[in-house]
Amino acid sequence: MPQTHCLLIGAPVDSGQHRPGCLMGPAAYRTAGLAAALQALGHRVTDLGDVVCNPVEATSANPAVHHLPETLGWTRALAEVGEAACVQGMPIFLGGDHSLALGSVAGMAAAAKAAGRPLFVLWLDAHSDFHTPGTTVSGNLHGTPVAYLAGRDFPEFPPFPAPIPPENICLFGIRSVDAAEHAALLQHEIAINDMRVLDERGVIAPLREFLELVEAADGLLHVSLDVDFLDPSVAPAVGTTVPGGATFREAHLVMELLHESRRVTSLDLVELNPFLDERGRTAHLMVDLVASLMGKKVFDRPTRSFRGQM
Ligand code: NNH
Ligand code: MN
Ligand code: MN
Ligand code: MN
Repeated sequence: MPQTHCLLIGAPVDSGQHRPGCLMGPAAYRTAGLAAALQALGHRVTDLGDVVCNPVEATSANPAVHHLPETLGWTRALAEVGEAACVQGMPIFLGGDHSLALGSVAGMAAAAKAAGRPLFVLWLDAHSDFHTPGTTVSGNLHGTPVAYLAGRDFPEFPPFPAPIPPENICLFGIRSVDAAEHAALLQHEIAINDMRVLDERGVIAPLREFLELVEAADGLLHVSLDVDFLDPSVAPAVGTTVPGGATFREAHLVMELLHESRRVTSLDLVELNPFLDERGRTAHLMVDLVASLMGKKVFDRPTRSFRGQM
């Protein structure tokens, strides 16, 4: 199995929502043994430590938006660190709330543009995160990164380096969409695999459809994994639980299929709030999911796919 150089990037971001605790995420992933789990699979791991945020003075026309200077600071810092890390291997962003993806995906988009490759994004989340700073009602900027990477209107932010075409974006597992997001999503050709679709079709067919697009375009693939993609019964350590999420095995199966695709080039782990965890079980599950994504199998058969020879 080819070895990957995994670059762990601590992103203790807490400014994208109101409930304190996500800033402890990077420490929880380290405590839960993320580096050792990757090394046990034969991968090389470099921990780049935690990124530091220098706030950028700014205000939003929408008075609900809060902590904009911090979020702008994180966006800039994570884009820079992420873009540089791409050259060395696979960046894994240890969040931090989901506003960190404003920066992580911007960095990946800049790197993809420089490499002349198309970037695809798989968004594993209960939420569509398709607000702009102008439409958010909560003012929580963790609800905005998909709109930013799709090139929607973000006057407060640096222009997104290379907006991602809607057909290169796949939302997966969603079950909570605000009215303004719903209206905007109808204007974009983004694949929306909400829980209704996954109930009917399972996770395999819709995910393979998207992975085939990535393969056909020889694309890079960024995966953004929000803890609330999972059902709260297996992953309680998140501020925005929504019932009816992915089961333990559905989540692992998604990761196993992603591994088989050999397409994933960068990863966000977001919204873990260790303060809300039960004896580290959510942190451990997230580490186990990363292990599945990086090649850990239930049983190591000589062929890589249950579909047949690859
Ligand atoms: N849509 C809501 C908002 O913008 C909730 C977003 N919360 C998330 N997103 N956890 O993943 O406030
Ligand atoms: Mn606050
Ligand atoms: Mn999210
Ligand atoms: Mn979410």
